[in-house]
Amino acid sequence: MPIASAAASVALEGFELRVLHLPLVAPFTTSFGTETVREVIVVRALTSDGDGWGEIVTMAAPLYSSEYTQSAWDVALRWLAPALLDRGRLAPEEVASVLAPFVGHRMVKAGLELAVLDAALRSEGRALGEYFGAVRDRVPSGVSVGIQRDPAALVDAVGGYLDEGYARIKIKIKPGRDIADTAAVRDAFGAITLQVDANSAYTLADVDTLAELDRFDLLLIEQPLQEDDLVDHATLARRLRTPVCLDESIVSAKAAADALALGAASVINIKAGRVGGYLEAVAIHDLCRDAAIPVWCGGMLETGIGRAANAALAALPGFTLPGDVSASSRFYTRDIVTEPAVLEDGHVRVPTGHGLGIEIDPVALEDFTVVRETLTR
Ligand code: OSB
Ligand code: MG
Repeated sequence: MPIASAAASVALEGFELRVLHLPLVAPFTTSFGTETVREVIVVRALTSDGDGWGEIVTMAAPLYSSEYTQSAWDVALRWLAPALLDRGRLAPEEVASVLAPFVGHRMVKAGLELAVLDAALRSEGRALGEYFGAVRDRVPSGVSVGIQRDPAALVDAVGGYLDEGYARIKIKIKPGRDIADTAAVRDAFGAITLQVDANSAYTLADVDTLAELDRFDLLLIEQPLQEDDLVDHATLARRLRTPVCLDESIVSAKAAADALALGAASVINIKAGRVGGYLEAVAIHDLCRDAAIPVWCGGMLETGIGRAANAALAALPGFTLPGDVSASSRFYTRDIVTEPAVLEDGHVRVPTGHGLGIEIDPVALEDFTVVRETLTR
């Protein structure tokens, strides 16, 4: 289901970029590191028809992907924002083609595109979900649980999220913290919907360990091998009963089509930042739906900006598995929007206001800002 009707064009006047530091409610540990503060870039598109907001989901260090805060900041200000500003008037659907000559830097492209899209839809009085073709007014909410001190602490953490009503649990694993952790959660909570995420921490040499996970009836295993190991993922998938889901490897609709053709994945995690924008994300949704491949919406510890956009994306019909679209309180005690996403009966509501359907809390935005720069035409 491609976008039914294009958004209005906007007359771009500038971009305001900010680096924010948002404290996390608790440290978040994955196979690639521990985060205690979410460093993120917020984009404000300044147009003659009003402002729009976007979020560049890079992290402080290039550990999840090659992008990181300072690379994003540099390429946005030096190359990508100027290329868009040169165009003057443009429609959100043109952002990707204007930025296509610049190789990579997909999270930056996604954040800039979202800000333009928000401005355009706000000016038209249209909601992002409606623009995408949302078929739900709320989406089931899964939670991503970091590696804890030991399996007992993991069981405690998971128990808390289940009490809150989360519809699906994902636990992070890494070599040495896989079988016992998964066993502890399965033993403690029985038939909950459970999946694991390795964030590229294994190689094909670990196939026997990974095959041990088969006995836990997991919904899927996410990104066991490296980003560019598509053939190895296909080999691994043939050796496992647990479905293989790709995250890091899926950097575009083309990469998704290639992964499916190779048999490297039977489920796909769609993250707009990783694939260069929400419109590319919709394209991946569309091709997976045609191929009867289930998809779910991934997360990057988004602020209220990206969290609203993710809820709208996850409301498309092909998102048949719960996503990492949690309540804001999963990561933050204070968000930068006036009405942070909350959990209601295991779901998060799809905003219906114009554009992203959120309002920025200017005091919170200011309080979390550590650097700011504005580029004008
Ligand atoms: O691999 O899905 C991932 C967070 C940062 C980087 C990568 C990942 C994650 C998460 C958290 O798992 C997802 C979220 O709830 O936002
Ligand atoms: Mg992942």
